[in-house]
Amino acid sequence: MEFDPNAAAAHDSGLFGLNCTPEEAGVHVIPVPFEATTSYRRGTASAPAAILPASHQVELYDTEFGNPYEAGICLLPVDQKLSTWNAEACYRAEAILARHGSARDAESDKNLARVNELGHELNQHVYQATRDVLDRGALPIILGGDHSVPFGSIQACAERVPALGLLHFDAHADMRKAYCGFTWSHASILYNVLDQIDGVSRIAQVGIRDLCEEEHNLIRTSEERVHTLFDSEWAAMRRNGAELSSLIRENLATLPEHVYVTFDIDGLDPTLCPNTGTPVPGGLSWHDAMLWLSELSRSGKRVVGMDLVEVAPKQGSAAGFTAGEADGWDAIVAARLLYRMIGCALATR
Ligand SMILES: [Mn+2]
Repeated sequence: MEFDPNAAAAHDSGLFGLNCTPEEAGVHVIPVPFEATTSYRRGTASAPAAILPASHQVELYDTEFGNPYEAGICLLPVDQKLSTWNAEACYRAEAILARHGSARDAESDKNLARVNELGHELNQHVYQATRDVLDRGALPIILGGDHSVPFGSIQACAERVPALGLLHFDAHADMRKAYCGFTWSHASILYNVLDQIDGVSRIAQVGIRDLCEEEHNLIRTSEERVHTLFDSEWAAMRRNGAELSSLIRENLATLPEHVYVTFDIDGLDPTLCPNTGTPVPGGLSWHDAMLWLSELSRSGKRVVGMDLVEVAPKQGSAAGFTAGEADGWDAIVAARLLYRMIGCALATR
């Protein structure tokens, strides 16, 4: 079908130009614009606001997955308390990050305790929001924000199935314990999942190319709970002309039947996400990522939840952003990736 973005803009302002209520939608996208612990450069809190207009340019017919929009896709409104929490947590976290390496005092201890408390509140909020979507029988998708935000969603999904597998796309292992003292750091999400969510039985990591020795040791000693396909291994396989589809199938086979996909956009080649907070050279090409989603859709697994995090529109371009601007590249890629992820998940359900 021909999709007329002008007509859509005139009549619908919803995600992908759809006019779909939560009651009608089989897919609920939950925006979580929170980025308190982002350590290098900020911007991910603007992602939902930038991805919405960019999504109006996405062709609704998908050559791989057909017409995912027919299931009904809605973007839930941003809960206003998240903006309040984010503003306070960012302010207090910056005071700590600015003193990185210097001795702590009572003031920074107080700030740290409050940032950790707000992170806990956020987890509870995301947990409950995900439960509400699962109770409707719909697919929950968290749209960050930084990579700290989906913890509560993974927890809620893990409670609903006998064993949950995590398919984790990222440049980073995200297994640092309390990075800079922040319990709920964006660099610690996988550490926290391993430590606190027993229902997550296996994790398959893809795109990983930046990690510290402590994280590497954690992977090695995880007794197969974590299976990491390093980006260097992927690149070598591709160079050697290996059958990439079977490599993907081998990796997916390590996961149980029920799968949650956590997708940090920086797992992709940084030319696809130039403004993300902590870009790293290398990474998956667009077609690599599409091949992973395609194989996942045919793997016999069931996708129970997803997130897309660390998308950052170019600084200063979020307000008044319109899709099609040269500045909008990060959001355009994210909107298309989001639609493909939705198509993939629906194909497994
Ligand atoms: Mn990352």
